Amino acid sequence: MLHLLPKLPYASDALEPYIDEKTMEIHHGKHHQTYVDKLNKALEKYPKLQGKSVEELIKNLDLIPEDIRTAVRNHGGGHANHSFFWLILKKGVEPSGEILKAINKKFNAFDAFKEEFSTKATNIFGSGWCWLILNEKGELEIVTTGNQDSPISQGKIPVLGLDLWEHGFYLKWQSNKKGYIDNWWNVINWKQVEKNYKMAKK
Ligand code: MN3
Repeated sequence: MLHLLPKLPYASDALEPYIDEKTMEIHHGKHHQTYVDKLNKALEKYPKLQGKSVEELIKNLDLIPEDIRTAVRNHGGGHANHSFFWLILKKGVEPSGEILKAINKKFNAFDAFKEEFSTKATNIFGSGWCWLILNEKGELEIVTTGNQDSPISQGKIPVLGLDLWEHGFYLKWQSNKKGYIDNWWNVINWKQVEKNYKMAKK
């Protein structure tokens, strides 16, 4: 079974002006496609692994043969992270319901959560991701990962995530990483985030 690039669930200009059309086209059509292709390439030698979902592959990287472990970590992680990311993007959805309640409870107020997340995202040095995850104790937590490492590989379940690789914002925002982060709050699909949270709680 080959891993496939998922279609975007919206047009590439759907997130304008916060995330521009050209960035979405290249980010999805080139960068994500490359992770998928390189993951498939790495698995060629191991037919037994080809039936596994990408989440199963990266969940326990120690079980992956050593000669392809780094490739699965990087490209499997890249495939999983981006597939997750496209789904949590949408314009015009306000945070509500159980996820809003849980965030308010954990961080005292939504704005405090937003500030902590934005600060941690801004402070990532080099390429990586900022996440809201459900940890092993079943609590919400903000964490960062380097490169394409997925929280799934660390036994955590992602609820919300932000790609801080320059390929995700440089065309529009150049070195203004803060501008990208601040604007990203306008395109979060909180319905999907709530769905992720409910799934994670199960
Ligand atoms: Mn990316």
